[in-house]
Amino acid sequence: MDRQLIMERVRAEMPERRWRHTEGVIETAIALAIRYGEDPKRAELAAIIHDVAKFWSIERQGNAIRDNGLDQEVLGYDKELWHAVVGAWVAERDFGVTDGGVLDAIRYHTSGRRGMSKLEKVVWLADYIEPGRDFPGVDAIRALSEEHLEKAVLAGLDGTIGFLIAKGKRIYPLTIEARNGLIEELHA
Ligand code: DGI
Ligand code: FE
Ligand code: FE
Repeated sequence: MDRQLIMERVRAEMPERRWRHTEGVIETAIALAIRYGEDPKRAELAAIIHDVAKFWSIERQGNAIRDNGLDQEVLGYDKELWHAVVGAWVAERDFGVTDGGVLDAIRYHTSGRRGMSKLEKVVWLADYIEPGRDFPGVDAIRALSEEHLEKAVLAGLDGTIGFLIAKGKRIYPLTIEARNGLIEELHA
């Protein structure tokens, strides 16, 4: 499906505020892709679609995961994680995305995972630091994002994990794995 039509379809799935977040992620993902030598078109496509399922009801997200053989493990963790898995499935099934790397960047845009590709890192970080984000520490990570991709993603994961701990929530194992993997990468 053509990019413009995908954008219209995604936009129709969410309130205006969330679409503005998506526009911020698109812009940031393109800039990060150019800075770190990833294909900006692939980053843009993943960014456009990444939150497509965010405003589906939780029931609809859960059914999509159960009925289509998607990652069942995610069902045991925070519901905030589900829309990423569903988003990758929508991208392939409804939008005809065949680039497995783009699908993975959507699928892991919330959790992260060990051994993230450059595209996955770019999209993960763009989602975290897009201009509409406003939380303590985001400016420091924006600055870091101009210096070092892996260090910035690691700092973002530290922030997310700290936030989940402060809220008394469980942490999805892939998020812990993502952090461990980045630390290993940085010390390799
Ligand atoms: O969809 P967005 O709001 O743009 O951002 P996102 O897809 O990164 O979702 C972030 C939320 O997910 C954030 O509030 C933290 C929450 N979350 C819950 N459990 C986990 C988690 N995030 C990660 N990385 N790992 C978890 O286990
Ligand atoms: Fe998301
Ligand atoms: Fe997002």
